[in-house]
Amino acid sequence: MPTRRNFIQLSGLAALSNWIPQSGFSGSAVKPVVIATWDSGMDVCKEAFSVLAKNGTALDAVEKGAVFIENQINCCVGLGGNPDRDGIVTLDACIMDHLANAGSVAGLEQIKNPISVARKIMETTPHVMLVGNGAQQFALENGFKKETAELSPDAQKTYQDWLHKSEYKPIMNIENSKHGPFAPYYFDDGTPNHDTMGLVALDKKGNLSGACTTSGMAFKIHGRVGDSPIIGAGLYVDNEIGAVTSSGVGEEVIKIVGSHLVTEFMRQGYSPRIACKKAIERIVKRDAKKAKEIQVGFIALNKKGEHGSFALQKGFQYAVHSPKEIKLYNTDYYFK
Ligand code: SD4
Repeated sequence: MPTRRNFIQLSGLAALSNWIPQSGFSGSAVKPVVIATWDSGMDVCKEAFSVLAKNGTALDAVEKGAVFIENQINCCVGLGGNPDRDGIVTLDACIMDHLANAGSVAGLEQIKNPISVARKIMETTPHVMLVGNGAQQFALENGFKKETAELSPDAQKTYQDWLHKSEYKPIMNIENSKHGPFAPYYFDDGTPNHDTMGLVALDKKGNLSGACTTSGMAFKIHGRVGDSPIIGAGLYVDNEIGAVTSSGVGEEVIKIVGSHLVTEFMRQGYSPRIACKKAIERIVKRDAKKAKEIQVGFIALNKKGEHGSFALQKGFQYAVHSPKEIKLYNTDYYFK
């Protein structure tokens, strides 16, 4: 029979059950493991895991996963993605390794693999981020090929539909009830209205890396940059603690420096899921009215190979690939 004193201790422990001391972790982790945003993350994780399974580095794995999806011309990431409101596809991407090296591009046009350009910047220049024409010039100087500026057939159709109203209303990733309660997020014509692939991985050596790549918010103002290429916002890796990436309305993620914030919550001892939840709550606290109308989701992986996620709205998903599981998770969410 518990005494009052140890009952308080026990219930205190229950309340702290999401709290796990993380720093200095040296136990046996689930590894290798890779997690990625959205349902398309399943294929991306498979690609990335093929590197990890052969003792490859987390950095090579996340780049391979990102390149895979950038190369899908019918996908909403990379050159096949939706254009800005002027009909131009501009790509944002970033990558970060276990030594906290980082590379990033924003507003990059006509280059197929922005993630590899970001890696090249990280590995061969003293800089972190190149944008616009400068990023393109750097890519061309480094052997990347200039692709056509034509939109993919899917993007062309979605853009033409959008032009009818030309409504600049960047509400994204909200479930469209026309497609049923369990459908992910789609435009009225059935194409997905999410445009970002974020993935983070832990390799067999226990090193973490991450990548994030996007065509950005569909029909954005030309020149707009979201969270995805911003280190600390759309992606963050701290090899002592964990790695985090995000998807959704980038402006709200930038304002709370989301992925870094989630990492810091993990440093404080919170599980990946609760760390993501606390960052989502921060978005709500900042502007609850806005938060109600948009989607943001975080995914996080800690040094032990534990993963978790939390979103503002229903419908966010993330994929996991490890020796223990190959699974698509429906993310828990704030506005129920
Ligand atoms: C952005 N976060 O550009 C990206 C968009 C996104 O699914 O995640 N789309 O703000």
